[in-house]
Amino acid sequence: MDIKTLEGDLQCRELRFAILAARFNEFIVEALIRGAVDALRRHGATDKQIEIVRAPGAYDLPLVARKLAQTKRYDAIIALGAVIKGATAHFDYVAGECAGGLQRAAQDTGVPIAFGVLTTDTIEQAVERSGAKAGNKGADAAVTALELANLLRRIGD
Ligand code: INI
Repeated sequence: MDIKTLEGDLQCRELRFAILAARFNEFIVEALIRGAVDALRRHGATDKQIEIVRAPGAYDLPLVARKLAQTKRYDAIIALGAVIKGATAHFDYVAGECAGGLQRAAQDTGVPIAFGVLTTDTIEQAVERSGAKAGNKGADAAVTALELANLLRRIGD
């Protein structure tokens, strides 16, 4: 096929990443952070290319993500958190506002913000997705952020 194709590769080059993590459900989120850092290192990032920023909870991530994106210091942001239904009566508000707010922040600023926020019914499901049998969604989000950062670079201004 002779069709020009634009896509982002998975090389960290000199890209800069912010890992924006909620403190709520810290045990789960720390495992997501480890997964994200490990994935970036495996794709060639040095620790100098990564900054970790902490916010109180998932609901608060969009505000901080937008502020980080506006600084233009980062090529991509990896937003990490865990909203567990069993633990909150306002699950839908926290999870919904988090997802929508992060998407709007990315679209408004042009900086990729990968969604690594677990939204699960139970703590067991969150454990499974943060390094146990269902992989590590922090690592998945980091790889997505990397691909998007490289894709946007290739597309250019
Ligand atoms: N924040 C989370 O990240 N996960 C949750 O499961 C959660 N629960 O259960 O409520 C949660 N709440 C706090 C919220 O994100 C904000 O920090 C708070 O509402 C203040 O803005």
